Amino acid sequence: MSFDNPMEIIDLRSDTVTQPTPEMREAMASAVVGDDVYGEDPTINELEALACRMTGMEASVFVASGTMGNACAIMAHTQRGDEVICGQRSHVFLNEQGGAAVHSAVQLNGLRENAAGELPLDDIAANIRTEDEHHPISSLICIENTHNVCGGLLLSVEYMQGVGELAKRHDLRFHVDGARIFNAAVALNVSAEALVAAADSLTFCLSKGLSAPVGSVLCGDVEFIRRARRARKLLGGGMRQAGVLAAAGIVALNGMVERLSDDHANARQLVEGLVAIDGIQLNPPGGATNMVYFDLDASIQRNAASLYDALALQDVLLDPVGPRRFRAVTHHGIDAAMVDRVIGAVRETMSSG
Ligand code: TLP
Repeated sequence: MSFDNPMEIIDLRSDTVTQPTPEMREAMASAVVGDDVYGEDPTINELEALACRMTGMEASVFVASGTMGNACAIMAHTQRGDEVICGQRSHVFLNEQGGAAVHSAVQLNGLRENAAGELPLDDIAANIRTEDEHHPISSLICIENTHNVCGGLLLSVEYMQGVGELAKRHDLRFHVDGARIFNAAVALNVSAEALVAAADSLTFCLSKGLSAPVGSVLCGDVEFIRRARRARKLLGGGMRQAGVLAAAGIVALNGMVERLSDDHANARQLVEGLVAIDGIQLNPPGGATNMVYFDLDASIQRNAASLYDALALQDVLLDPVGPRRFRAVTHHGIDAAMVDRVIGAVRETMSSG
């Protein structure tokens, strides 16, 4: 057994399964720590300063997870009863247990994403409430980049700029769920800073493709982060000597960003292999970043559960996201040879009925 791949399995369920690197483990073991609720953990302070430099934001706060980052952002940006515009397939809308309603008492207005994973600017504009005593107050737009459920799709600098301008015109705030913002930046060959320049806040995850074991960073201006820190404390997220975790995050930001392009190349290789297998429909066509989504077409007897089981017996794990739909996510624990093994296993299993 190795630390890198304890089970020796090819696990494409998510990039959240990544193991910390040896360098991260060393940094964690030797991290200088303090009580972060007092602002006295030097390693967390260093991580937060680094996050600001890499995103161009004024201030930041280390949080336990992407979900907590989004929750703190929504709490800090909104008032009880406000309305938040987001995507119907966004993490905030689908995968946070309605946390925005629970923690912030706001209502989500989930708009349909287009094929590019964007909320068309006209739709956003049409959904901003006008002054009317009957209506909630629109106060926040949340955009996910990369967009996970839409296929790991990239939203361009121009689009992000457009959302920012629209938000400003209507006096709304603009939050980016950038759990995988560095995947987007690397794939677009732009800085994360350029991608979020028009946003008021950003959450990004250290624990996905960047391979740190725990944590996300929420970034914004000084006053916003002051409110977000209060929200974090309310949620029970004041983590004390969490510099042991932030230490891995620093290694992640310094050393794991550029290599995300390897994950994207492996995803493209997976797409090329899968596209040639009868009965598999890539949807969307795939390969934008580190995610591949595919459906089993109607001619195929197998469903996702039976294909999942058959592949698991061969130590290949995919993420069944619907009765006939899968997600496969490439990450630091996956190399090109593993991708070839996955393609071979899927091809054989599909052809054996
Ligand atoms: N996504 C997870 C699952 O929750 C679906 C995954 O395996 O992809 N924003 C986005 C866009 C995400 O994809 C995720 C996690 C989060 C936020 C939440 O991050 P965590 O898991 O750290 O709370």
